[in-house]
Amino acid sequence: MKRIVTLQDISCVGRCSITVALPILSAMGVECGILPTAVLSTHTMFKTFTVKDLSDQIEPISDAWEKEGISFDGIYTGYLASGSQCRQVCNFFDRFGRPDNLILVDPAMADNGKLYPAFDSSFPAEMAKVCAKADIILPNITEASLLTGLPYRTEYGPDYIEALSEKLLELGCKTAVITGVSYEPGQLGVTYLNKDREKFSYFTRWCPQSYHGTGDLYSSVVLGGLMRGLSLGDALSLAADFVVVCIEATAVSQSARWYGVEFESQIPLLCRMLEKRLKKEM
Ligand code: PXL
Repeated sequence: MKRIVTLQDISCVGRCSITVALPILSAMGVECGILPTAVLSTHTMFKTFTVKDLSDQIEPISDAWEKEGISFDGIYTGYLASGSQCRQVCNFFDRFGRPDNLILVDPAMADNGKLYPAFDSSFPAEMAKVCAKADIILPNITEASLLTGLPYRTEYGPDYIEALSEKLLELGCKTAVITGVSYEPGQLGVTYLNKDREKFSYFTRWCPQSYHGTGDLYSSVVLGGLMRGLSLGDALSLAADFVVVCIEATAVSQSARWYGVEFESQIPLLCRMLEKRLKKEM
């Protein structure tokens, strides 16, 4: 069984970061170690929340793992609490990255044209350094524009997405995925461009609802798929199809707004969707 480690926060309530990554990766048959970077009462979209930064734990935990000879097939980062934590994560990649393991970075920091409330304008440059060391990055369009300095657009065509992808590759990552891409009303999808100039895109139906933590669900399913041996294209399409199903399950409840995406009821389906794609790739 593959073992990964995810470095992100524990938001105790609200279905994001580690409380999504752990159950999803476990369900997909991947051992999921965690390095919690902070503990919050909820994610930061609630009006009141507490934060306990755990930056001072990253190094001693890493030292102990190194002494024990612990290694990982994948390293997965999501929401990071500060610029200095980004630098610690780069250091973690240098210690635990190997030619044959996969570094996947979800630069979770912004959406709908805006940085999340906890960050100031100096943060994207620090996150860009984390992206530089990644095999695969998965920004949305807002994050891609903040990482590259290209303007944020709500109306665009493939040329804009390609320009963003090219600039993302210039940061140093091997593959730049962009999520939340839409060229036509009623469609939403994902694209990638890699260093070998290979291109990919996949679209699903667009859902009118948007929930916090959707990106975390998306990235966790992608990594689970990759660790189980899917191609990147199949992992991205699996994650897109699964997120749509979860959003539709969540939309049934009116009070769901801040509690993330209801994925729990859909886990048996995720396992079936994964098995189906694995059979196709055999
Ligand atoms: O879903 C990303 C995320 C993760 N963790 C925390 C957040 C957010 C988004 O706002 O606040 C603490």
